[in-house]
Amino acid sequence: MITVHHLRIGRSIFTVWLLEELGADYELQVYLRDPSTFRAPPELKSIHPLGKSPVIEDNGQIIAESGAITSYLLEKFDGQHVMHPDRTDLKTWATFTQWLHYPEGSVFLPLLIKMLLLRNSQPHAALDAFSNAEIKLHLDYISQQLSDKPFILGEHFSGADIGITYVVSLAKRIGVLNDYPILLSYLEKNIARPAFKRAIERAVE
Ligand SMILES: N[C@@H](CCC(=O)N[C@@H](CS)C(=O)NCC(=O)O)C(=O)O
Repeated sequence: MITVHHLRIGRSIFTVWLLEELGADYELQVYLRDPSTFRAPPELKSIHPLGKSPVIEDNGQIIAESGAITSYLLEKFDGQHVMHPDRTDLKTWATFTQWLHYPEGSVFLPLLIKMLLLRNSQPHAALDAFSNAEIKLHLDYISQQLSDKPFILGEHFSGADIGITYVVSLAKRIGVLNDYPILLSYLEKNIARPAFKRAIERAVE
């Protein structure tokens, strides 16, 4: 059975969502952030040296990093390739892998910078200019990709939509999604999925 080390509030809810989509058995170990620093509690460091979430445990193996966890869970539970392409179709698999790693690899950092600037009363012109330009670049790109298809790989929901939904939801949370109707409806559609609702109920997000 998979154990998910779930930090509230944060991106591990997206791992829980994936497990619900896959219909996998799992248990949750819930951690709360320090209310003053908003950081993870020290107990998470006894699970993985980085002390971050998500981390999953399966048969004694510890796996960190959302993208790697998504790959692992798809390999383990999506043998029919409903939510991820088969590697034998290398071209489609490469596109999938790009979308799988893009949210954490490129989109998250400018969103984080913007979020920290919004929390801080001191302005920082250079960081503000950098994060605004990068956020626009990425949101334009994702929006353009979704302009002619309902999901990031095409007609069907896939494992790559999990991470993309995460960064789009973060963009909404920090108030930079208003000019992106395509992304707003993509987000609405995905969080209305029964598996997402079950994840929220179970993780009490
Ligand atoms: N790149 C990692 C990032 C993990 C991460 O930073 N998680 C945040 C929660 S959303 C965290 O644990 N923050 C608490 C802390 O750093 O103290 C991933 O994709 O899983």
